[in-house]
Order: sequence, then structure tokens, then C-alpha cells
Amino acid sequence: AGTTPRIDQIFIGRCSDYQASHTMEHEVDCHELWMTFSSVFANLDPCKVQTAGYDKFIEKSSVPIPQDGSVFWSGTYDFTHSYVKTVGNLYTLEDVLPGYLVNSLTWCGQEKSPGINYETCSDPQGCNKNNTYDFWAKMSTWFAKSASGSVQVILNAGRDPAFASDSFFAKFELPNLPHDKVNKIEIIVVHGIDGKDNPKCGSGSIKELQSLIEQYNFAWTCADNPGLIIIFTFRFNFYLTYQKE
Ligand code: NFD
Repeated sequence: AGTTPRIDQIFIGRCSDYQASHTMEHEVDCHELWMTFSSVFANLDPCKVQTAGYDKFIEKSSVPIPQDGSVFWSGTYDFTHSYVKTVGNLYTLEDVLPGYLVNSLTWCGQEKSPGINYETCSDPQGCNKNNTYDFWAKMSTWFAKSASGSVQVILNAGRDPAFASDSFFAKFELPNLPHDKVNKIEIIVVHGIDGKDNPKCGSGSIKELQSLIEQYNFAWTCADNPGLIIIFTFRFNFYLTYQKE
């Protein structure tokens, strides 16, 4: 997979854009934030990267998430991002500063000039892949720890399994939801956005998720295509149909 050309300009531009359109508790120095982020990997052999360095980036870009506003997704990337924009007052990781800055970008460093590899992020030992995984694991952990009130997770009934135990949601988000702040997990199962249609609430991998949430001692609800979702599903499928043509 190719890497993102001019990632420095994109990152700094997104950062300025975000601050111009959101009320910030603290102003962020976008150039300094880029330096904090890029110094983790720039000018280094990918296998020498210390991903713990990304903690500083997360700390500096951290923003509060409104109560009842956190939305997690697994297997529903396009649907969920489109949905939260339409409904409003809902936030995925990619809608808040840390995630907004780097979402859908690909980056990795190299020892030789210019310090960033703009050709490829596949190295023989797979270090870049591991670094990227660690990065998103940290981002997911931060996002989960920032949640409060009632949170939502939007799953795809057409994906098998709809709830995957090796997903970022299962490994880094669910286990990091704070017990003193989060009071309920709303499972939303979307039907009809993908071909197959496997489990409903109370069955298959959704049932496994329900038991897991109980083991984590959280209250939950589960809904198959609830009102707003079903309306939105029509809109979404309509949009996809015309986008393809
Ligand atoms: P997904 P999810 N190993 O749709 N998030 O629950 C590797 F290497 O299945 C955001 O995993 O949902 N990659 C972003 C994996 C990235 C693995 C990651 C795995 N075991 C996490 N599992 C982002 N913005 O890019 C999944 N992936 C890859 C946060 C998969 O190929 C969000 O807050 C796909 O590109 C959301 O609540 C991506 O991870 C949750 O974690 C998502 O897979 C979504 O992760």
C-alpha cells in the first residue's frame, strides 16, 4: 500500500481546520503537534520505533468527548461515519482531534533522508504493520477511556462474525470503558447494508458480546435496525447505489 505524500501538510492543515471549526479548551500548536507525532517514526528504522512515543501525541491532542456522545464501530466504517454526521452530537474517534488528524493516512519512517518513506510501508520484518497496530490500539484505548454516560457500538449483521473478539473494539475499547463514568452500552445491529445477514440481538456473536459486557459489569441494550437506523439505512443504500454509477 502506498504512503501519504505531504503528510506533514495534511496533518497541520487538518489541525488548523479542526481548531477553526471547534471550540477548544486549550489551543493546540499544530506545528509542535506534528513534531511530537512525527518524531516517533521519522528518521528511524521502522524496527527501532518506540510506539510508546505516541502517548505524548495523544496527550497533547486529547479533547473531551461529550457525555452520551461516544460511538464505537466495528465492520461499519462508512455507515457509522455517515450516520453520526446526519444525527449530530455523536462522535467517533475519527471525529475528534487525535483521530481526525491521522484518519485514513499511511505513514512510516526510514533512516535515510527525507526521514519519511513515501514509497512503501511494507518492511520484511513487518515492523511498520506492528507499529500501526500499536498506534491504533493506543488511540482506541484513549477514546474508550474518554467516554461517559451511555455509549453506542454499531455492528454489521452482514459481517461474519458481527462481533469479532480480535477487533479493536473488543480488545481495546470495551475493556477500557471507565466504570465510574459509563453507565450503559447500547448495541446497535445494522441489517441490510451487506449481502449476508447473520445474527440478531441475542444470537451468535452478538450474544457473546452481551455476555462479555455483563462480565465487564456494564448494563446494555441491543436493538436490531432501530428507528433512526432503518431510515438511515435506506438513505445510505440509496447513496451507495448512485455513487457506484
Ligand atoms: P473493524 P474494529 N489486526 O471494522 N479504530 O473494531 C490488524 F492488523 O473490524 C479506528 O477492529 O473494527 N488490523 C481505526 C485490524 C483503526 C485488526 C482501528 C487486527 N486484529 C481502530 N482488526 C481507524 N480510524 O483507522 C481490525 N483491523 C483493522 C477504532 C481493519 O482492517 C474505532 O474507534 C480495519 O482497517 C472503532 O470503534 C480497522 O482495523 C474501532 O476501533 C477497523 O476494523 C474499529 O476497529
